[in-house]
Amino acid sequence: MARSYPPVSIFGAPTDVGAGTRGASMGPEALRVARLGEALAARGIDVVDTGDVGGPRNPWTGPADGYRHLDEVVAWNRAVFDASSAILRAGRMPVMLGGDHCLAIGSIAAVADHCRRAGKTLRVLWLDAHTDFNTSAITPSGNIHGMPVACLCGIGPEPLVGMGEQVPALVPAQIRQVGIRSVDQDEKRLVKEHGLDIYDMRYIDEAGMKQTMEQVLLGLGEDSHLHVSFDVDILDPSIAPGTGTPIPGGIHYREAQLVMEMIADSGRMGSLDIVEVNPALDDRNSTAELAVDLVESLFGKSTLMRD
Ligand code: HAR
Ligand code: MN
Ligand code: MN
Ligand code: MN
Repeated sequence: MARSYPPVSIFGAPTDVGAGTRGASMGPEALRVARLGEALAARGIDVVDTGDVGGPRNPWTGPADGYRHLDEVVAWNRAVFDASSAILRAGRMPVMLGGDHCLAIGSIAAVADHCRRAGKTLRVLWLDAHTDFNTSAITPSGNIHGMPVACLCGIGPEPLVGMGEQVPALVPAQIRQVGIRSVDQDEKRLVKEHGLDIYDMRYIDEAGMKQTMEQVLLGLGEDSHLHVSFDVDILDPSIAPGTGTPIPGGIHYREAQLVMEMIADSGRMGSLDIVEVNPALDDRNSTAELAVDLVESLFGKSTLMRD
């Protein structure tokens, strides 16, 4: 039986204020040019594109007290939080087009509040080369896209930690990270201290993607809301060059398809971020096109009818 999906509202957050390389601000348009909305509509999904949220320009200044552009990051995340909250209240599924990954603070804080209101159990799948668990004290860069998971877990500056009503928005036990292969020296200690559930590339090499995803999706039930935060740098740079912090040794096309297909089969996805697409670094929009192809699988596209 084909799965039916709730209605979807896409919105863009065109900024790179949290990143160390400019260009992710063009991500939303690149995904639209790659026909994301049309691809979902062609699957029979009720989809609307509500346009972009706004925020301050990127001042491109150095770190202050361990953060680059903190005020701007807060402003953009408030806009994302408000847009995501409105979409969830309307009974629709928010699909946030970044933008860099700092924006997941706003999107996931909104989802956490929604889940509390709705009596749902939230689980977050963090698909990424990076754990994004830095703090101002240990960050090598000051770039806040390296900090969203820590902020969501209550470790970070007050305006980012306290984005929603539920503070912290998450506890580490709710998070599964997949594809990890770049963790800074002090960040390694912190993720261990906080017990993050990390499926790094070595785990994936040894166990295979099928067993990895079975673990990641274990225990989801009727009342589960799955938030998927898809940082395209989880993909190997040879197939996804259009991203600001490419790390060799990432997952390849078939593994990525299996990740998405198994999430689709769980039937629990309730919200999605697509972040870190950087058209300035891309090869003729191929990374945005690949992201759209994978998102089609996330929404149930498969070669054969499977049941
Ligand atoms: N860990 C590095 C830092 O904190 C790089 C973080 C890069 N993050 C992203 N999102 N691209 O995952 O500066
Ligand atoms: Mn990330
Ligand atoms: Mn990343
Ligand atoms: Mn396709």
